[in-house]
Amino acid sequence: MGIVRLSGDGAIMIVAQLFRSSRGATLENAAHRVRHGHIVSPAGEVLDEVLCLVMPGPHSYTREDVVEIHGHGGAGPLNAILEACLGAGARLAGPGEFTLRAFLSGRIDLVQAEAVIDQIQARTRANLQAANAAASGTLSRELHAMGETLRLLLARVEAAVDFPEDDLPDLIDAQLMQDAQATQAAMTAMLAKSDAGRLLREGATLAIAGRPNVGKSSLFNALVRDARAIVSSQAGTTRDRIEEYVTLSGVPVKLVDTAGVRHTEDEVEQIGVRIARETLQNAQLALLVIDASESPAPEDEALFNELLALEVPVVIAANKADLDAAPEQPAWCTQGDGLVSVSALTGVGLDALEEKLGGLLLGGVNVAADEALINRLHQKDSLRRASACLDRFLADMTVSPEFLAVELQEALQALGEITGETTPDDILEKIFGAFCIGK
Ligand SMILES: Nc1nc2c(ncn2[C@@H]2O[C@H](COP(=O)(O)OP(=O)(O)OP(=O)(O)O)[C@@H](O)[C@H]2O)c(=O)[nH]1
Ligand SMILES: [Mg+2]
Repeated sequence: MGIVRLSGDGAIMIVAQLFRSSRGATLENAAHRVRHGHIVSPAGEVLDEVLCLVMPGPHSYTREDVVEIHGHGGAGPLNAILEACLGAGARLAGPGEFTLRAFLSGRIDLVQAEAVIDQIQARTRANLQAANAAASGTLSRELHAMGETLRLLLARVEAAVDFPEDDLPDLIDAQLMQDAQATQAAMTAMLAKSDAGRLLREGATLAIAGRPNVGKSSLFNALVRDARAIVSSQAGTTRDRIEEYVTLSGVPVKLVDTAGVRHTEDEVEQIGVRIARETLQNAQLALLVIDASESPAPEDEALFNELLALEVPVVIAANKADLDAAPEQPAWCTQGDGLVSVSALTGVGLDALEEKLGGLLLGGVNVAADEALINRLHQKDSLRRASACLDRFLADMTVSPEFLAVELQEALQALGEITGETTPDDILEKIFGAFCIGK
């Protein structure tokens, strides 16, 4: 099935020209009903058998008149319907234009519009739950409440400007003061989770590294639950970079298996080792695999130090836990971001490893499954500015009220950039430009 959707003043009239109802009914009086019929070209050619859905404004996605033509789908019939609509006076929508119109008509705010992008692009169930929550307005309501408190404070400050004989602290009652502090705490909490929010949305790259034959590919296969990479007892099996997507604590993660790092004369293996190093440089997290059944090898420590120098967080997987363990763990192992004993062969320790990796990716922040978080840099930047202004305001209310008013105005301006009330046009353009056509 495919849908051609029209929005705007002429939408119903345009489709009415092309629609021939199977029961002789018209579209004009079909509000929120489904009409069956055909789309017919002006020359009388039947283009497709369709269902038409009429949603007069303001009870529609854009608050304008919206008509949807549900056709059989496929490029041929859909293009024919589209061309007929264009011929009858419609024009093609720009990327995100439907959502832009919903935003401009005030049906949704900018946070919700951006959540629509997230809904479309969600890669994990956790992504979708968070996007659904944000799209339903959870986050918007929180930001709105913050703005309300700032506005009330501003009104008092402005009163203090007009009546300089009253001290500002006396003008702010206990309840409002409490709300101001709660807002400050809420902003701090929201900021603390913003990096986790961004990571959940954007995903991360996790590179598996280690000496040859320690079981990197075996572990990779175990984590992706598929025999994706070749495993063999021969050292130097993997040469290419092998990628698969997994979900760790809700984060979409690109897992990359790499060639075992060692000095080698083999030309192809050398290329593999170089690719492995490049992969590690660009990863957000490294999983260093060592063979726990062997005595510590100096190459393990050398690679560990390489990773530390790259400033990538490193989790160590002490693999082959099913075999007799070496008498001692190398001392440097404790300097990483955790060591988990696993067996790629039996699956022992895999859950703990996944939990460790997921927790580390989210920076130790606990995120509820359906928690709507700010998850974009521009949101974080604006919220940080708003929060800094409020901090300064609360830190010293004895300074001149004119000065305090400026802090609150700036905080409101910054909050408004997140919700869309004061967002500059170029940013809006960028945001809606990220949509696909037709959304
Ligand atoms: N007993 C045991 N053997 C394992 C385990 N994991 C891997 N192996 C064996 O170790 C050997 C090497 O495994 P690979 O997964 O190919 O190791 P690798 O690190 O990818 O090796 P290269 O690609 O050559 O760098 C194979 O014979 C595996 O069957 C494990 O947990 N326990
Ligand atoms: Mg391998």
